[in-house]
Amino acid sequence: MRRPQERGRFVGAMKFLFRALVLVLTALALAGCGAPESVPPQTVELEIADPPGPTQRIEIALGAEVTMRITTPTADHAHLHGYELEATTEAGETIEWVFTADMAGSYELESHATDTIWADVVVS
Ligand SMILES: [Cu+2]
Repeated sequence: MRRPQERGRFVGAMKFLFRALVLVLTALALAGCGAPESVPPQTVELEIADPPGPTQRIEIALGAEVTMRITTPTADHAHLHGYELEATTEAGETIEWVFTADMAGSYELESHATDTIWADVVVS
């Protein structure tokens, strides 16, 4: 038979172990349910020609952290449909968007100055 003092220590130790287990399980659940960390980040560099060439196809992995840089030969207004990213550009200037590709689909990257579709951005 354990003495009351020992039993108190035993119960205290079990409470500590239980709390530690809860912490570990919570950490595992958070790690498992977070953003898919296996998707590597992607950088896209687009240098628009004057006049612009044919529509490009840009493939992006779903879940990737994307850095998209666009350089336009003339002042323009770039718009990535769906993700609703817009920016005004100056001639020869590079704009940069950083976003998470969290919506699958095909999205037009468009010039609002010339209505040219520079690229179809395909997220899958
Ligand atoms: Cu547009």
